[in-house]
Amino acid sequence: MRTGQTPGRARTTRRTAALAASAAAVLTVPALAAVPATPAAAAPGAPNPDCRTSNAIQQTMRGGVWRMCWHTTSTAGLVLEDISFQPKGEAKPISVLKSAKLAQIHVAYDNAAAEYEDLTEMTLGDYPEPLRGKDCPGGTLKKIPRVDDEADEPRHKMINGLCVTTAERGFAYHGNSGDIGEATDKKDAEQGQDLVIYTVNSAGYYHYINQWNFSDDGTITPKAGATGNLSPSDFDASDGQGWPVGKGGAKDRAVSHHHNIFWRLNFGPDGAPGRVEQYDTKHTGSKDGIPTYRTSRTRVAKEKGGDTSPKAARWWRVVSKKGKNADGHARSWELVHHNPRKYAGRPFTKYDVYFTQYKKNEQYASGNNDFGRGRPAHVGKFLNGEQLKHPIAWVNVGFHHIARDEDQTPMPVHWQGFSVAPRDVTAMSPLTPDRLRKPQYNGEPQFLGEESARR
Ligand SMILES: [Cu+2]
Repeated sequence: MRTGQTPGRARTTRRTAALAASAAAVLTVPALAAVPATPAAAAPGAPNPDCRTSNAIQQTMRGGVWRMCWHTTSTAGLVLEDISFQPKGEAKPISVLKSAKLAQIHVAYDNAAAEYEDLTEMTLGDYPEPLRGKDCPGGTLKKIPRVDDEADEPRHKMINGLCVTTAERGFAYHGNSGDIGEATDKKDAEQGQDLVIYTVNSAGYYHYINQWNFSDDGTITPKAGATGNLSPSDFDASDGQGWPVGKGGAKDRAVSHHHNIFWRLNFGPDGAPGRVEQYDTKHTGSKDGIPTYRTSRTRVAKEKGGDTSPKAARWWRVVSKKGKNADGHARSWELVHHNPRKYAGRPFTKYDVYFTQYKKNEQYASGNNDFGRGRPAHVGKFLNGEQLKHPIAWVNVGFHHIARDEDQTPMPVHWQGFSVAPRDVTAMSPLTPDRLRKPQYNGEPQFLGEESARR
């Protein structure tokens, strides 16, 4: 996000660069970036990502092994592909996502003075910030391309811009096995861990942390952290209110604005397109004075947008057409998402989640038509009733930023994101201790008594 021009970074330059690279931008910038081109798509069901060593990430955790390939583009920046998780005890990796990336950062000022599309217009992906060792604690820094605007001709130079590390995430669980009938009850408590992958990309005064957490229980959490500095030229309260962030209250009022962030997820559960299901939980009445609720399932067979809130307690999952867990349940991946500050100002922000039929030329939630004639402009236009043979999920999370004194300076990070959680990928949690991986603890607990429990 920026208002006016940032010194040394003319908007026109960035725009031109974006369009020049447009043919390649959708997928990769191999010639300039000196990073390997995206390999051909792996055969359906192929367990291991077919990427070169330098572009592969593999991390063994207590609950399993995460594998994926990565590259960067001028627009979305970091793109993750062929993401698989091999839960502990599984013989082979389980494919989750064919690709995953940011799909837009749309920033609109309340006074209508500025509206930005940071991916497609500002080529956010061209401007990763160099990271130092301490910016990537305990991890490994990888080289990615950055456009050098100071050069006579815009060109890429390689910087340490991608961090791959691990981090504690607090309790994975805490329980007592006596509750499920273990003869000698035992406290089970463990701390969880994440594989954490991120870049920091600048869009003028703002820096965005583009981060992906892969947890040891199989959960994926994409999130974007906005930091940097408030726009120096937007302290005029021209939205009619603003927020006083200087001394007193008469002036220095920062104009409020929205950050609407989209992600694009190309699911490939067990290596093939999945099917989409929607779940709604509704208050149905009461029994003995206590409210009753009922959850229903709807198959989403055609392109559809939907909302998580406030009326419906609604969520979606992408179900594998091929794979089942050891309990015979179809594997699936659930969107854990809500959009509490939804922006109503543009058609592409209408829904919290969109499921659209895969099309190669539908890559950005807005500004999609910047990359070729005839391309639909935004995700709202992608919705035209087609059968969902290969669903793409678009996740929209809004944030209305009303500045505060503490936003100066630099501004503390504000996060927006969601999760993709495993649902029935394995018969029990991949973090379940080995001694509890027994039939009597799977399903309704069987209280067998001490003798039989020892068998
Ligand atoms: Cu902001």
